[in-house]
Amino acid sequence: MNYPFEPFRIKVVEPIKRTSREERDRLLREAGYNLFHVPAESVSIDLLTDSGTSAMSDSQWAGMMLGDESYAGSKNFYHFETVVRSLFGYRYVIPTHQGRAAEHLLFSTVVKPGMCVPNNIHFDTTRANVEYQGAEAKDLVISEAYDPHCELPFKGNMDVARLEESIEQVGPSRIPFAMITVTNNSAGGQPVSMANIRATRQVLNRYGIPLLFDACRFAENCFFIREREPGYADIPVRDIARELFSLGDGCLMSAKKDGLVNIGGFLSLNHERWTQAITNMLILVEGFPTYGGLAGRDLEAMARGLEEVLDEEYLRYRIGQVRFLGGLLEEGGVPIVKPIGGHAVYVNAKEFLPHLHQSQFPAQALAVALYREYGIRTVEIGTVMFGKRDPVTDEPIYPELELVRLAIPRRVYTNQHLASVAEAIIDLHHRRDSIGGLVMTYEAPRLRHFTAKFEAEVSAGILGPGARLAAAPLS
Ligand code: PLI
Repeated sequence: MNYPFEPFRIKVVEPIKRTSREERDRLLREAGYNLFHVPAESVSIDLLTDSGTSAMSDSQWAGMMLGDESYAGSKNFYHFETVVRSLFGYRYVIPTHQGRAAEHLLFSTVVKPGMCVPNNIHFDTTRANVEYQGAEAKDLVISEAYDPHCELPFKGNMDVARLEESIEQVGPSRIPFAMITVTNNSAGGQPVSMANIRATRQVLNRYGIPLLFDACRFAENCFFIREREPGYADIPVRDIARELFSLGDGCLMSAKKDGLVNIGGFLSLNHERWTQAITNMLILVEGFPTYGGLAGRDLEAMARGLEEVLDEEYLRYRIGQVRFLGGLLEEGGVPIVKPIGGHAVYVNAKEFLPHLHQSQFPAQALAVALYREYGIRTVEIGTVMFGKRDPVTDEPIYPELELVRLAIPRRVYTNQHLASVAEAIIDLHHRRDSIGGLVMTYEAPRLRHFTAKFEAEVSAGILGPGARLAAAPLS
C-alpha cells in the first residue's frame, strides 16, 4: 500500500495510556454505552472526530505567543480578517468560538418559523439549529449518496432537479437561503463538484435565493476537485477555493476542521443587513465583534491554520492517509462506504452486523465493541444520531445509512497507528456474529447522540454487547 510521506517532523508527543478490557468494560457500563461519556484518557486511538483534534504547527504555536488580548481591535483580528477575506472573498468577517455558534447566530437572525433551508445534507448541529427556529432542514443530496457501494467522484453533490422542485413546492419566499456542505460529512465525507455548485447557483439565481457554504472541510473538497474534476488538475487549490466561494454569498465555518485549530469558527458574508443583525446578536451571546468568543491568540492560530491547510503537500498526505486506512480495511473484507471520503472512513454497520435490525442500533453496538475490545473510539452516524419518531404515529423512522465513522484527526496519528486500527477492525469483523444489540434507555429531545444512554439487549447476554468476544490486544 502506497502511503504518502508525512510533510512534517514530530516535535511534541503525548503518551497514550493503555487500558485493560475489564477496565474498558466497566467504563462503558458507567458511560451508559455512550462513547461521548468515556474519558479520553482511557482511549488508545481516538477517532471520535476530526473536529478540534488537530495538532497545531510550530508556526501556529508561535502565533499563540503573539496574542493581542485587547478587548477591542486586537491585531490578531485584523490578520484573521485579512486571511479570511483573501481566501473566501466575502466582505464581512464575524469570528465565533466554533461552528454551531455561527449556525445559531445566522439561523436565529435570518430563519423564521415555517421557513425551509435546503442543503446537500445538514450536519447534526446544523439541522438542530434550523429546527430550533421552527424551520425545516431539507436534505437534497443526490440519491446515490445513500448507496454505500456506488462509486461516484462527487457523491456529495446537490440534486439540482430536486432542489428546483422543492423551491417550487415550498415557494422561494420561504427559503431565506440554501446551503452546500463541503465536504458532505454525514454521508461519507464526499466532495461536491464545481460544476454542481455552479448548477445549484444557477437554479437559485432564478428565484433570487442566496447560497451559503458550510465550509468546515473546504480545503479537502477543493483538493478532490483538483484530483477529479476535468480542467482543474493544474489549478492551485487556493484558486479552486476562490472560484468555489465566488459562487456563493457567504459561508460559515467550524475552523476546528480545515482551520487546523482546537477551537474557533466564523461567518463571512456579503449581506450587510444580515451582518448587522448577526453582529448585534454576537455581542449579546459571544463577545465583541473583534474577538467573537475567542482569545486573540486563538484568532492568530486560526489565521495561520487557514493558510497552512492549503499546502498541497499537506493535502496529498491528508487525503492519502485516510485512503490508506480505507484501503487496508477493504483488503481485509470490511464493508466501508465507497469511495473513501476526505476526513474519515465510514464502516457500513448494516453489512458488518447483518444480524442486527436498525432498532438494535447496530452502528452504536459496533462502536461499543470496538472500544471494548481494542480501546478505539469512533462515532455512530446512524439511528442514534439521525433516527426519529413519526410525530403522528410515534413509530420510529430509521435513516438510510447506518455507519460508524473513523474520523482521522489532522497531523496526529502515524500510519502505524492506523494500520493497528485496521488490524483490530478486521479482527472484529471475523468475530462479528457475537456482537449483540442495544436498547436506548434515555434520549434528549435534540442531538440525542451526545447524551443518550443504552443497555445491552437481554439477548446479548448478561455481560452486554460483544461480551462473548475474546480479548484481543491492539498490536
Ligand atoms: O463542532 P462545531 O460546532 O465547531 O461545528 C459544527 C459543524 C458544522 N458543520 C459540519 C459539516 C460539521 O461537521 C460540524 C461539526 N462536526 C463535528 C463535531 C464532527 O465530529 O464531524
